[in-house]
Amino acid sequence: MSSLLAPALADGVRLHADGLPGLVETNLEASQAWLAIGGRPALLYAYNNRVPGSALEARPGEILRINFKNSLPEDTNLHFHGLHVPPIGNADNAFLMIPPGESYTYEVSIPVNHPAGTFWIHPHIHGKTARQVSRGLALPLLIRGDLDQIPAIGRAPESVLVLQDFNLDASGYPVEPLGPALIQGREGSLITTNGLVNPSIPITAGGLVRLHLVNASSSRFYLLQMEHHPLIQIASSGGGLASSRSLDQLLLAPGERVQVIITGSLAAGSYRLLALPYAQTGMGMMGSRTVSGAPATVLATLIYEGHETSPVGMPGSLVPVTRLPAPARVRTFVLGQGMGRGMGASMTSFTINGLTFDPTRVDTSVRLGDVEDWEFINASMMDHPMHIHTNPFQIVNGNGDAENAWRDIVTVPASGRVKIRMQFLDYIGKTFYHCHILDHEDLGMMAVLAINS
Ligand SMILES: [Cu+2]
Repeated sequence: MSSLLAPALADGVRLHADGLPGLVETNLEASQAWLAIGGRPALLYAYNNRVPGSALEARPGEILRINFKNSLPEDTNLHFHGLHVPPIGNADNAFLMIPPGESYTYEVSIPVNHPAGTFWIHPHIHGKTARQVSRGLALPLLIRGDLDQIPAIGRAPESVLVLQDFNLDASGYPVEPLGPALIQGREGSLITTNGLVNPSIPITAGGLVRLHLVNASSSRFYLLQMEHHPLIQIASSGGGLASSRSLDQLLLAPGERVQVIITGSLAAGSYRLLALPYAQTGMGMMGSRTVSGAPATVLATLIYEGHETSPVGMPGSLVPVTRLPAPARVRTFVLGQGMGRGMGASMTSFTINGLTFDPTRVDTSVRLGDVEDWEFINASMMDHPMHIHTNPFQIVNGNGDAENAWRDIVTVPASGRVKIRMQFLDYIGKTFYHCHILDHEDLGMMAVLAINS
């Protein structure tokens, strides 16, 4: 069993003079390669020959420059998932397509007030995103800041756990799903954590471990549970929470990230981090997502090693989370499923307000600075984890208040509805909102948002 320690950082170069913004610069190559995954050889897509890619780190106020080379046999690009950065030019611009063999320099300025959190980089090429991500393209990106400055959290040993699933044939070639599997969203039978099956996470009795969990699977939900230990959530996909919350189970949708603290409250032993059986759609089960009788998947194992002489407590309050004011406008978005036109008569499509994705169309225009509520109404029989680029959002509760946490993904349950609130700050330009079951995105469930001055 391999042990996970601190995140392995990519071979980045950090130039930082006092009083000047830092520059984090790294070379990144996407290529197809035979690599070991879950202990067996497989033909994967990789960043710098690693699956998942090695974590990058940057701080608010810094510039992240990535000298990117596409050595894949097809177009690709980079999306800086969850970052509040420009969606245009050579920043988080998912309209870009980098052809095979070409290089491109991405440069993303992290604003000085950007929240600390766990983000990630992945391809965002409409029609190819599910295939490229499911073959391994994922790279964690940690923004360091307020949350890391809380002593108990900043000093805790940490691991970034990237959860990926792979569908491979006996020879290690990726298997492309057909019809029904595309509708459900592809799920692979080989489930890995940082490319390994069941790695170990060391913990000291009386100490803490901080885990950054990244769901880099193209469609799979993970219902997480740590045996005999609560998951103490300190961050959601948009950054730190106002106060920690102790959970028995935590659902991580495709694309979503959380940070949790595990306290070494026991003396010795090993305890499994599990993905409990979970039915993605709940079809025919009246909304129930739990599956009785199915086995849980072991994602990693927490192993006690040694004893902390001065036990560490968890702080109650964490980072300030500003609640957004009442919205200037409320919009509704109906999530649907139908037979696609122009995609082959037998092909299912996924729609937002009745339309499949068209990069030349603007679906929603908003004004910079405005606060809006968006209600997603799910008219389909499948759950859809909806992701909005560029600006984070808060969930609006039943009483009309906004949740005290930032996110960039919210799961809209089959036949259900969810309202979110966001403010369009700092950046104008065209950006995207879409389902993060990436096969749904590729089958049309994506739209263009124009943020105007
Ligand atoms: Cu979906």
